[in-house]
Amino acid sequence: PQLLEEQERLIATLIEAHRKTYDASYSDFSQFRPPKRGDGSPECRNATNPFLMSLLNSDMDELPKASASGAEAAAGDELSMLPHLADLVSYSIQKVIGFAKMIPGFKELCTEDQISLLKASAIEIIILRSNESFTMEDNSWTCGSNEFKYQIGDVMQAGHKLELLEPLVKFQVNMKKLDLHEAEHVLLMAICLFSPDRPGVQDRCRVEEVQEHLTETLRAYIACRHPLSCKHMLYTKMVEKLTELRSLNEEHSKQYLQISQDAVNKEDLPPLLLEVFGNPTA
Ligand code: DZT
Repeated sequence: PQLLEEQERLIATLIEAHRKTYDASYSDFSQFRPPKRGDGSPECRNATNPFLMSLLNSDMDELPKASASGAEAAAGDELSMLPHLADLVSYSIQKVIGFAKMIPGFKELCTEDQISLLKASAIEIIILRSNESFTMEDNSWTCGSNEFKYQIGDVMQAGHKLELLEPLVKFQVNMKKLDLHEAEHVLLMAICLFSPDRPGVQDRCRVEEVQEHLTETLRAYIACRHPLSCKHMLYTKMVEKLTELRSLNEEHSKQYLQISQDAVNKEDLPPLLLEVFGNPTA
């Protein structure tokens, strides 16, 4: 197969949409609530025994008031990265929405279906787009300075667990190894968004039509643009990534529910995040 003029235009539109919504200088990150990383202090390492810690480290022989140090400090410490991560993800959702609106066919869907697609795929598209900042050098998402270099431990300090983080990092490494062209990267995000089997989608046929058009364009692109030596099975491997994203999505949902219930400071979670991933107190 060869690329039709119309498919060329679609790819150009998607690349432009992505460039307009992904700032590779990460200059907005300083506007998020700042990252708070455990400093490795004894209080921090012993965050599970705050009362014992404070009694052993002082001349007091009484338990401190609960609010002064104790449980709250420990719980606060465990979720110390949550405000920064929540702001990063809320910001990224806004960018994903901007990207979606520029994909031919999205605006033509009814608002309900637009919402269903975005709610279901937001975390998957964030996982995909974050591959751009991921580096195999040290398995981190490097978004500029050290302050915005994120490792597994940082996401754990936001309340997430290895059941998500281990497969998430593996996914990032395997994505990196596919060494996708920008055209393939943006097509994969668009294909992920236009999944007709998401909960609540009414007009499945319209969504499926757009998705098939996108996958046909991806197949044609790989067939005629990707070097012969590396295109072997590339389309199949990309489709497999969509399956892995579903299972990461499912594990994220579980852990998010736990975090949103544990969060003492409800302000930690911005309103957009609560709308997209759910608000357990609503
Ligand atoms: C503070 C550590 C940040 C690490 C970010 C890595 C990353 O459940 C919640 C809503 C509270 C949080 C969901 C996030 C779970 C873990 C996760 C992290 C899932 C998917 C991606 C990531 C993404 C890194 C970036 C992006 C969000 C991109 O949009 C921009 C840039 O590439 C950084």
